[in-house]
Amino acid sequence: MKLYDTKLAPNPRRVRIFLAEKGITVPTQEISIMGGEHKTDAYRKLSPMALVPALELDDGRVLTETVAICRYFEELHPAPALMGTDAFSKANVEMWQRRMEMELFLPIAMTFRHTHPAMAQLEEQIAAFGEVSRGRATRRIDILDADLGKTRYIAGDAFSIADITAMVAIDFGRSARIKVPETATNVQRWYAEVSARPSAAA
Ligand SMILES: N[C@@H](CCC(=O)N[C@@H](CS)C(=O)NCC(=O)O)C(=O)O
Repeated sequence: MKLYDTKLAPNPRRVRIFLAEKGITVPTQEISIMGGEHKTDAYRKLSPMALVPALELDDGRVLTETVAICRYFEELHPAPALMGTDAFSKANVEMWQRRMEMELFLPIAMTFRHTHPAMAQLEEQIAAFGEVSRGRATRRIDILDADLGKTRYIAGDAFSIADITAMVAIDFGRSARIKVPETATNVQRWYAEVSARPSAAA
């Protein structure tokens, strides 16, 4: 088994944190996105959309998509559960994971990709879209502050993949000059707790 990883990119980091939480070690191969290694014919055979991460199994089968890769490891190693344990909690974690991915992670990623000069080589940049995305991300952080006034973690009492997605998004926000305001005390409290977990260093 081999995980195709990029140390500085947020999606592969989500997988690394997920694996660290479960105590799983997987051989990895670093793919340099800025060096264009993900656009080679060899890598496109694994990941036709030329995106990282990808997981290649020993029998040659390949999974792409961060959450699908995490799901695979969740099925192989159910404990500690990071995607729920029963019908409701599994659906609830999926709901929050999707919310964090679509409503927080993506607007932050779009802000970065459409406003940061270093991304001009990867993205046909539309600065106005970057700024609209910044507004969306900022508003979602405000709403997240209200969400986290009711629960310890994003999806309730248990740490889950939704926390991983949201924490990685918040960290990635620094590259796009998106910060959690001091007034968002619930997000600050949650972020301090989840980023102190050893897995956050992954
Ligand atoms: N939907 C994919 C997105 C993966 C993705 O966008 N990966 C980025 C790194 S974080 C990438 O490979 N970017 C290369 C590029 O944009 O050319 C997932 O969840 O894994």
